[in-house]
Amino acid sequence: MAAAYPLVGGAADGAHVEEDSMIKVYGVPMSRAMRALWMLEEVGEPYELVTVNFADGGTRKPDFLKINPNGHIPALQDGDVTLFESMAINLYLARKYDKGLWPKSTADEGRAFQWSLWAMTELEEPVITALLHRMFLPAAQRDAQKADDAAVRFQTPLAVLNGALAGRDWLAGKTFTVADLNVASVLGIAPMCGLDLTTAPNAQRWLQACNARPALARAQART
Ligand SMILES: N[C@@H](CCC(=O)N[C@@H](CS)C(=O)NCC(=O)O)C(=O)O
Repeated sequence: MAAAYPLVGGAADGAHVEEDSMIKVYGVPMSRAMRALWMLEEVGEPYELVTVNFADGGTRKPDFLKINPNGHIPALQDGDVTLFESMAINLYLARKYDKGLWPKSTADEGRAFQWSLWAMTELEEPVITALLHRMFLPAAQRDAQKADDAAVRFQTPLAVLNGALAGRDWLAGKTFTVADLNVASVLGIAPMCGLDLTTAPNAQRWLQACNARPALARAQART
C-alpha cells in the first residue's frame, strides 16, 4: 500500500528508510500543504507526500477523516504522532528536527508562536478571500467586491508586519526560523492575487529573502 505513494523528498544520501516509519504529509502542493512541504524540505528528513485532494473530494473520504476529522489538508503522521493544522505541523517539525529553524531562546519561541497564530487569525482571511474571488473559484462564483474589500482589510495586518520588520531581518531572533516560514507561507500568496505590498517595503524585502530559500524552490517543484 505505502509503496503506491510517491517519495518526494529527503534521503538525499540514498539511505534506506522503512516506509512505514517515514514521515507522511497528506495533501497536494497547491494548497496549505505547501507550508508543510516547505518545512519538510528545510528539515531534510525523508518524507512521503500522500496525495489527498480537496478538488476531488479526497479530504472527505472516510480513510482520510480518520487522520484529520476536520476533512482538511495538510495532515502529518510522524511515527505515533498525527497532527493537523499547518502552523502546528510546522512548529512541531521545526522543534523536533531542529535544523536551525527552531528559535534559540524562550522569548523567540514565544515570538514564533505569536507570529504563527497571527498568520492564521489576522493575515490569512483577507489573503484567502482575495485568492478565492480572484483566482480559485469558477468565474461565475467570484465576487469582485469581496476581493476588493479583502484587499483593503489586508493592509491592516500588512502594516503590523511591516512595522515589526523595521530595522530587523527576521521575526524571531537573528536568523530565518519557523516564525518567518509560517508567516511567509501566507503572505507569499498575496502577490499572486494582486494584493498590494508596495505600502510595506520592510515586509516586501523580508518576503523576498524568505522566498529565496532553496527549500521553498524544492517544495514548489512538486507542483
Ligand atoms: N487551518 C487549517 C486549514 C486547512 C484547510 O482549510 N485546507 C484546505 C485546503 S488549502 C482544505 O483542506 N479544504 C478541503 C475542504 O474543506 O474540504 C490549516 O492551516 O491546516
